Order: sequence, then structure tokens, then C-alpha cells
Amino acid sequence: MSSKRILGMILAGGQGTRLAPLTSKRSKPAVPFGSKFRIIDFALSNFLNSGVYSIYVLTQFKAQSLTEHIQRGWRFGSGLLADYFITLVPAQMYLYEELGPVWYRGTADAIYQNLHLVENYRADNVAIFSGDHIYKMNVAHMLELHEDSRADITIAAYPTPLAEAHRFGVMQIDERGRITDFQEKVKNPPPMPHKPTHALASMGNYIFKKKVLEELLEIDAKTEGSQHDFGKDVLPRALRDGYHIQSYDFHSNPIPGQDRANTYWRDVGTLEAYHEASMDLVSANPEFDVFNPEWPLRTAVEFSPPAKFVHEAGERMGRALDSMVAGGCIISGGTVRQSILSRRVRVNSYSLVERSVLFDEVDIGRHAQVKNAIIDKGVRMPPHAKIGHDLAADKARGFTVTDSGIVVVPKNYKFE
Ligand code: ADQ
Ligand code: ADP
Repeated sequence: MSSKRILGMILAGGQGTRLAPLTSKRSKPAVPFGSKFRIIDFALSNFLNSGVYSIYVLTQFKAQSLTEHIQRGWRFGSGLLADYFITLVPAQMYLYEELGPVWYRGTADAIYQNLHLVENYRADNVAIFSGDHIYKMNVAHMLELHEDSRADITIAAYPTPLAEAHRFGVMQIDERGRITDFQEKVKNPPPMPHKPTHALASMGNYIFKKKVLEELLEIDAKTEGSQHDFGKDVLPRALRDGYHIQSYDFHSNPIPGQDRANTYWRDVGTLEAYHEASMDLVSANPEFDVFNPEWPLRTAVEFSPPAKFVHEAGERMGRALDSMVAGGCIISGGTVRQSILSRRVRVNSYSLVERSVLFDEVDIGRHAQVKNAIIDKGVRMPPHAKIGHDLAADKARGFTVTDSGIVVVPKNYKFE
């Protein structure tokens, strides 16, 4: 790890509208994923595992759930020493006199409105990372490249299929990896010269020299017509102004305890992508491994009793196969297959849960059947109810049904 000091900032204000109804009461980084985790846990774990111990988390939109997750569980549970911190920074109109009554107007503005925190911290570099993705990343390795190449800014890069590249910032680089062109979400993004089926996408993860960040944000704040977004405004401008911006090849990122190349980076931005990534976790050889002890994925500490499985008699068999089951669950005489159960879920006799994701405190009644569903927190399914078997009926009850037939039941939904 570099001896220079680094400050981590996580952008955690994303609305995640395409994940509704999972995001109707919480922001995207607060959405549960993988039984025990919330989406933001991956960004936080990456920082801590990489030696970035001073972290601000910038929140704005429906932040209560995220705030509780971090304040109750992370801050006190992560065992950080006194001069290390994970601090939540809600939008607070800190620059009210200068900007008037505005929330964060874009990702760059979110940092600009908190530049006093950056100024106050003795850092050489500032890592600004998105809190929206599922991945592992050794940030120390990216920092090494940033310093070795003496870059002003380094952007993590991920080759993405050309057809999807319009959703990203796309860059072009020279033979030394220096960025020569950056275009944010354009219709026909330029392909990679040596891999014309792909374009080099920005992962929205940046390391800035502290001074450069301050200069660029001061200029951006005064720029008329700017949307105050890193991808749309700050990075293209920095490139035009001659700053040295380096790309960092994510595939070269070494994760301790992991033999294969680090290629997993997912935006679980839609319900289908979310369900697919969840099914990967419960497959025999998942692409995303949460069991690597050398890269521990941390989450809020919450004490719960062990999971328990009861009854074995004929069809009344309490069991879970190809599944993840969190603490406090009781599988009592029902069958769970290819599913993810969060804390304190209860599955009662003769019921069947398949290819589904159940959030905390979901209760599946006797003889109930659930297939291809995501059931949000606190839903109690009555005996004999069915979800995912008759999609028209599910729609009629007000559940969200995706094109591929995933049914999503909103938090605390009450059956008649
Ligand atoms: P987008 O995917 O459009 O593009 P954006 O909506 O700008 O991402 O959000 C980036 C991050 O900032 C997310 O983590 C989000 O939660 C957070 N965020 C958004 N608005 C915020 C606000 N007002 N306050 C605090 N946090 C906020 C970006 C880049 C692209 C890149 C993709 C990679 O602009 O160049 O390719 O990310 O996913
Ligand atoms: P969500 O529907 O997103 O879970 P909540 O506000 O219910 O929203 O919970 C947000 C976070 O606060 C979760 O991480 C949860 O574990 C934590 N939390 C909620 N209640 C408690 C509690 N009584 N003790 C400890 N942590 C809690």
C-alpha cells in the first residue's frame, strides 16, 4: 500500500428507479443482496480490504435505510480505530449562501458541496467510487498505477459489449493506457481498436490527485450550463484542458485468494439483472464468490440465532438445496430450492420456494408456493397462496412482473 494518504468517497445517492418497487422506500445502495448484504457493502468492503480506512458516504435520496444500515451496523461493528472513520454525509445545503436551496445537482456537485471535508483531510489522493455495483476490487493496486504513471486522474475501465456501451462513459486510450477521448453515454460509442466487439467503459470509479479535484470542481461550479456530473462535464473538460488521465484495467486487478482474473462487475440496476445475479450466487460454481476468506465481504453486524431446519417425514420435510440461508431462519417442514433467504425468514410445512429471493422476516405459510419471485421485507404469505405460478393473477394483485416473468412483491404487502 502506498505511503501516501488517500480519502475514500462513495457516491450513494442513486435512486435506482428501474429496481422499483425494491427502491420505493430505499436508495439503490441500500437494497439487500446476497442474503446478508446491502449493495453498498461491496464498495465499503473493497475500500477497507484495500487499506482505505477514511471514508465518506454521500447520500441524498431516501437515505433512511442506508443510514441505519451504516450507523447501527457498520460504524460500530467494523472495529475501526479512532482515526479511521466511515461517515455518512447527507445532502445538507452546506453551500446555501453560494448556490441557494439545492440538493446535489449531480455527482460532481455532491463532492463540490462537501469540498470542505476534502480540504480538512490531509490526503494526497481522493478515491471517488460508486456505491451501486457488485464487485471486488483491490483499490491499492489502482492507486499504485495512479502514482507510478503520475496521473492527475485515474479511471477504472471495463471492456463492455458494444451494444451496451451507450449506457456508460466510453474512453479511448493510447498504447500506455493514457486516455485520449472520453464520451459520456453516446449513441454510437467508439469500439476498442484491438477488440472491436467491445468498448472501454468507465466504471464510475476515479482516483484524483486532491489538488486536481479541487481545481476541477471549482471551475465546474462556475461553468454555466454544466450539469455538474463527472462523466458529462468534469472528465471531458479535464481532458480538453490537458490533464493527464490514465485508465486502469480492471481485469488486471489482483484479488488475494482468487486465482481467476477479476472480471465480475455487475450493475444490478434492473429487477432481471438483480434476479440473475442472485441465481448466480446459489449456483454450484458462481461467478461471484462470497466465500473467499482473503477478501472478506463485510456487512452490518447484527446478531441473530443460527438457521434451523426441522421435520423429516414424507412431504413434510424442512430443507434448503442450492440456496443461501441467513441467521435466524426457520425452515419448518417446507422445501427451498435455488433461493436466497435473508434473516429471520420462516418457511412453513408443505410449502415450496424455488428460484426466489426472500428479504428479512418474510413468512411463507403452509402449502404456499413461490417461484421466480423477489419478496421484500416483512411480507407474510398466507397458507395455500401462490406467487409466480399465475402471472396474470400476480399482476392483478399489484405485484410487479418483469418481461421474463420475475414477480416482485413490495415491502410489507398485506394479503387479503
Ligand atoms: P451512471 O451509471 O449514470 O454513470 P450516476 O447516475 O451518475 O451513474 O451515478 C453514479 C454514482 O453516483 C452511483 O453510485 C449513484 O448512486 C451516485 N449518485 C448519483 N447521483 C447522486 C447524487 N446526487 N448524490 C450522491 N450520489 C449520487 C456513471 C458515469 C459513467 C460510468 C457509469 C458506470 O457517469 O461514465 O460509465 O457510472 O456505472
Ligand atoms: P429496509 O427495508 O431497507 O431494511 P429498515 O429501515 O427497516 O429498511 O432497515 C435499515 C437497516 O437498519 C437494515 O440494515 C437493518 O438491518 C437495520 N436495522 C433496522 N432495525 C434494526 C434494529 N432493531 N437493530 C439493528 N439494526 C436494525
